[in-house]
Amino acid sequence: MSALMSGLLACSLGFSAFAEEAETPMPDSFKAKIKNIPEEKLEILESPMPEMLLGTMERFYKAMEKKTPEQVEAYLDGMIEVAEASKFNPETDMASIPLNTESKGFNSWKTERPQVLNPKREPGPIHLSRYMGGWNTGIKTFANAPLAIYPDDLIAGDVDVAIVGAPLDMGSYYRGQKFGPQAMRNEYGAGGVDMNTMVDPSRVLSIVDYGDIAIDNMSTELSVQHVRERVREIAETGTIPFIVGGDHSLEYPDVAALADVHGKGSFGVVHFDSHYDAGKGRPHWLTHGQPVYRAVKEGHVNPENYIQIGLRGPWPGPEGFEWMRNNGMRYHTMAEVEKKGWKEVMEAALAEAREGGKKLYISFDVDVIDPAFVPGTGTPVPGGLTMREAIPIVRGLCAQNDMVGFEIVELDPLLDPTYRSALNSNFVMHACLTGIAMRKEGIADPHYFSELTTEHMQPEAGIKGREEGLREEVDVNYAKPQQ
Ligand SMILES: [Mn+2]
Repeated sequence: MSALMSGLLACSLGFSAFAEEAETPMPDSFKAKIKNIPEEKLEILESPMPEMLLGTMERFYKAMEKKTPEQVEAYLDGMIEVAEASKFNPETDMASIPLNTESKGFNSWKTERPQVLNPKREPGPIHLSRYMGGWNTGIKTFANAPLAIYPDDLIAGDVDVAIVGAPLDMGSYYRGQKFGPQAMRNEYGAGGVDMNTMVDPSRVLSIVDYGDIAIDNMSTELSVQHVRERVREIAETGTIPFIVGGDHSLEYPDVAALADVHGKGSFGVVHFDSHYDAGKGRPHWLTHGQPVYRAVKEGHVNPENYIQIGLRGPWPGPEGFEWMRNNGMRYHTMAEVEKKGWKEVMEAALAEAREGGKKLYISFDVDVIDPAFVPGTGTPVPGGLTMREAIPIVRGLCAQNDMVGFEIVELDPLLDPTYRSALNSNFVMHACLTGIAMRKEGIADPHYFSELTTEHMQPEAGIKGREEGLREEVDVNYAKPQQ
């Protein structure tokens, strides 16, 4: 059986088969039983099917020991039947399901308003609140930032970062990620000063909310083509796009759009996730489990500059790790964190991200965080990063590298009746904004700490304060009404 056939079998049945290093020899008793079975039927023995059904070839041969040659042949026929039924059938399956191209509203979901309908205004970011302060006044925006609608607004505002929602969740089995952007706008955490560094990205950077990208939530493929256009439009102005998903299918159009602007293979990717998302050979070309394979396969990013962090749980199995090794990819699993400790793993990842040019994209799947902190995600896996681990590495990566973009995906607020998943997602995004702001301020050291917040400097500071008259005077009437 061809490798292709084996692959199709494995994938269509959702099973990750892998070649055993030492092949189990076929017992003579089994050879005797199959000597009259036609050659083509025996090909199924080279497929992953026997291992799929019984775990290992050893167990398969053991199960066959008690069977007559006729029973063995019937068993092979059963396996062949399953393999055939899993394949594409031109008589019953459409290779591609046609769309109704007669529909007069075919592209209505992404049709732009004519400019003539818009009020005349100077291009630039627009504040939507009638109030000066507060994060929850007026119309909610990412990081309480002003709004920008067109590339001209980004150019006129000399905008550093445009945060854009991409409410797509058709690429996932557990839907609800389309509510991620509104949940993050509704929750605080994306704005304000970072206490570790005393850098406030909202003051250092020009940040805007670029609205949501139109999504056809009946089609991942149609939607991601449009996402690619919008992300490209942001990057072409020199603004860094921050994409808020939505499911992880978005990584593919996001990375492709940045490759369109910056050049294929011109930037590295650090991918935080509990899953490796490099699935291939499935009936759909793109789901939230496949963006890595497609981005690498189409050459948008070099696998040598791809770093995976936080992998754990059952996927991938050994064949996925072999694939990453063979393609020059780096990975840092939670198993490695168990073995070496977070600090050592984080240092290795920071050093690797600096290699091969400083341009970097971060793809942050919130399921990399332990479900204790982010229960609001469709595929949680226990044993993940704490927020105390996630924030410094994201901030450090964004401070030491020239960021071409950042995405945060897979937040599903429907699965979390509390606000912590959206809040923690905002804090992860804030960590990267802080890093970019640090870099703009000339701080590229990922280990930079503010001395003000990390050393109280007592008793010297208090003594100095007293000498210089900076100390509070005691006033027993402080809170009493004035006469
Ligand atoms: Mn993912």
